[in-house]
Amino acid sequence: MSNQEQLATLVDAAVADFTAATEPAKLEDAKARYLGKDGSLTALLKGLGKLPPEERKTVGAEINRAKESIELALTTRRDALRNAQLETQLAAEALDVTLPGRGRMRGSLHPVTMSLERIEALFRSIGFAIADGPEIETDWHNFTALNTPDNHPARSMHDTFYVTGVDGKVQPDVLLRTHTSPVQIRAMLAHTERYKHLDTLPELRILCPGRVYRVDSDATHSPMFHQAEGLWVGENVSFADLKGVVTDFLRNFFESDDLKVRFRPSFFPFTEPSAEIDVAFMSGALEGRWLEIAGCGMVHPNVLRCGGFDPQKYTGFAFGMGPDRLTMLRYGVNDLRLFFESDLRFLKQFQ
Ligand code: 2U9
Repeated sequence: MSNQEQLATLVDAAVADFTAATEPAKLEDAKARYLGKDGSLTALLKGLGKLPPEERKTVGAEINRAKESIELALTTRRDALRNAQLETQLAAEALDVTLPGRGRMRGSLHPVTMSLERIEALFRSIGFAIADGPEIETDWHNFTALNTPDNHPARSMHDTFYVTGVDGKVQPDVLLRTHTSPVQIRAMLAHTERYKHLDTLPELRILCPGRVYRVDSDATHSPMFHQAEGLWVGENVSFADLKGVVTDFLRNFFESDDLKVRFRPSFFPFTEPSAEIDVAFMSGALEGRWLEIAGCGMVHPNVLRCGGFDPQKYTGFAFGMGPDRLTMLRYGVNDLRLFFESDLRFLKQFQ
């Protein structure tokens, strides 16, 4: 067999080997058999030195042509394998760009927060400012300034959470506020101090929403609950103003123009006279039933004085309601504890 025939056979064998290689690693093995250090073509190139000088040039050129053919076959096969691999991968990872996105999980406001925001917006719309204050209070701001006698049961350890000092001893003067009323006391003191240079103080209209704490826990009581208390102090503020403001608020809050509202005489240490506020819905599951919903009254002269107002010159009304209970009524929730258990199955219903 001539040199040329021998080379042609070698090229054919290499092409056949490359074609037979169905994966990149096998192709590289096949390459080594021809072009590697100990490959058959490499052996031919190495053998050139033993040829007589006059043959070296032609034989060398023939071997180089064969080498080029093998290299071309190799790169062609490499590309083919790479393309095939890419196609398999693309088919496996098929992506339908027309599918709708999964979307992000969206949070939502807690139902009680929605009520608080509603209450705040309604009172802001009639000129009340929103006020807040500390949840850890002094006995004076929480009880004394609100005309609560020293021996009042609310001051007992059974009803009020007292704060324990670093020495482990209960601090009888520091407690978790049992209502938001100390915020009103602080606001009155700040107001009367700020305008003390004036003959007549501007009116004070505030709403104080927030968390309050009492030693109490069952289906209708939680040790932490919410209150929203309002206060309006001025020169001629009357019980008639109180009835108008509260009735209007409740009808707006429940979106019910025919909501019935009644004021029933009651007692609170911080108001005189005092009243309990009941509402009756004219439709729905609770139709016609009177439900206790809030308390109110004219601010007691002792309380006005503690806030820096002269009770001979100024009068004021105050009211207090429980946003948790208002939320239960608005959405028909029957267990208060559901609001504070963080169960998403419950909370998602308000999204
Ligand atoms: C000041 C003076 C008077 C606020 C008032 C009530 C009556 C009342 C309850 C309703 C349900 C508490 O949330 S509840 O449990 N509140 O009945 N609150 S008068 O009187 C004040 C407040 C502050 C300076």
